[in-house]
Amino acid sequence: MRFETICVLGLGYIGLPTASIFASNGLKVTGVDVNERILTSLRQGEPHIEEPGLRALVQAALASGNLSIAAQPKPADAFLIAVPTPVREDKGADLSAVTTAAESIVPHLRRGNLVVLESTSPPRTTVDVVAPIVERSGLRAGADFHLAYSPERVLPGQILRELVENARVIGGIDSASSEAGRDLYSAFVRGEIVLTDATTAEMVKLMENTYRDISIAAANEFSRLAERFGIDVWEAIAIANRHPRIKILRPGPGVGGHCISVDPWFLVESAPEITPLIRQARLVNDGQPAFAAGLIERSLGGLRGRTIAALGLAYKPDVDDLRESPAIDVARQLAMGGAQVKTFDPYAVEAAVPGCTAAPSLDAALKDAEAIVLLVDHRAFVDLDPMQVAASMPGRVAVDTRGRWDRARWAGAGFRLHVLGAGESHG
Ligand code: SAJ
Repeated sequence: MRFETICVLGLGYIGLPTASIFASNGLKVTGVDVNERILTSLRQGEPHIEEPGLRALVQAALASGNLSIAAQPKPADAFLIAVPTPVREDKGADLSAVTTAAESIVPHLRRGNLVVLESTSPPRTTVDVVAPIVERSGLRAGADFHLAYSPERVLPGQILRELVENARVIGGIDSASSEAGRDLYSAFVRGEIVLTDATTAEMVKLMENTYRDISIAAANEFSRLAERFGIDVWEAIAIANRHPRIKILRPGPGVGGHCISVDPWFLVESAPEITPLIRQARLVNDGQPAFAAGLIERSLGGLRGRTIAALGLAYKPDVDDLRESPAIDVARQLAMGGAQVKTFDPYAVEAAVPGCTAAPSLDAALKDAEAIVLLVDHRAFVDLDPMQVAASMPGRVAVDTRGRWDRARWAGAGFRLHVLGAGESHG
């Protein structure tokens, strides 16, 4: 099948790069979003998200005339749904953006079109939710139009490279739909394209992120055990990982982002009685900010009235994404415990955490600080020179929740460094 025109619904972390890459590969792309503010800034060539290379790609796609930005879809050969599927307060999947996007396609759908859902969704969403909505057009999925699920699996910070190079899973509701999906994505995908059915493709995506969540939960629980038994979890992991079949991940202050901390709930919600492990891993990781805050409290001998410089708010290094960030949770808990917390994140300088002060610079955060706490391992923070830090703050307590700071160097600069998961005799 040949595709000349596509509509991408949702211009967020996935939709915008995907729309731009299709456009730069010669397709005529209409990028659709419901947020007026996003549309306005995109029309001026300014993406609303920070991702290496994205700005230049979007601007080139707009300048070529192949990418246009719109508030409503219009007729096209293919429709891609890449809208958010957040988790509700009760941990159920909020599919309202998916259903709204699917409804908006209905008036424009024509015989022979392809509809692809990319949003991470609970098993059977393509078949049970999207198909019946799009069929309100009077056309039948499979018989009259193609329908597939194709999950995005790219890592924020490396989206543009991974979109092209990663293996791509395409799950059609029938084999003709899978093949139509392959024809579409082969416009830019250089990785292997693997065809399967829609529900398997949905499960693949959820299994990947759930597996990673469980692995990190194990690492986090090991860090608690290490502190209990007075050993250094980082040393223990490094030794264990010399085993040819072991790859333990890194403990930290918790798991954030809009994917790994959310997706496992879609499986728990779909089948709570057979997912105790998945649920428990989520709870372990959600409890890790409190564990990190406890370490900081012990390092300072209490929180009330203490002045803390908290470094980093993003959910992981070198991104500006604050969604579900454990660093924010830790800072909030420190403030609730009575500490005066000054946060600083070079990627989100103005981000405000309840009860904390957003410092405009590292120096402003360090001034008056009794303790410096590494919450996010942004490169610039990992590379800090402890001598310079010592010259900028009065206190000599340092807490590393990411296992990144060189202990000898920090000790050499006069700090008492406490590392998450390093038992007292190693702290
Ligand atoms: N983290 C740890 N220890 C580790 C690794 C990560 O505590 O050893 C924490 C990070 O600090 C962060 C969270 O986990 O808070 C998630 O970060 P991440 O880098 O593991 O993953 P994401 O959420 O940025 O992207 C994931 C990726 N999925 C997998 O690696 C299986 C990505 O490929 C997906 O496309 C993305 O989710 C998504 O959109 O679903």
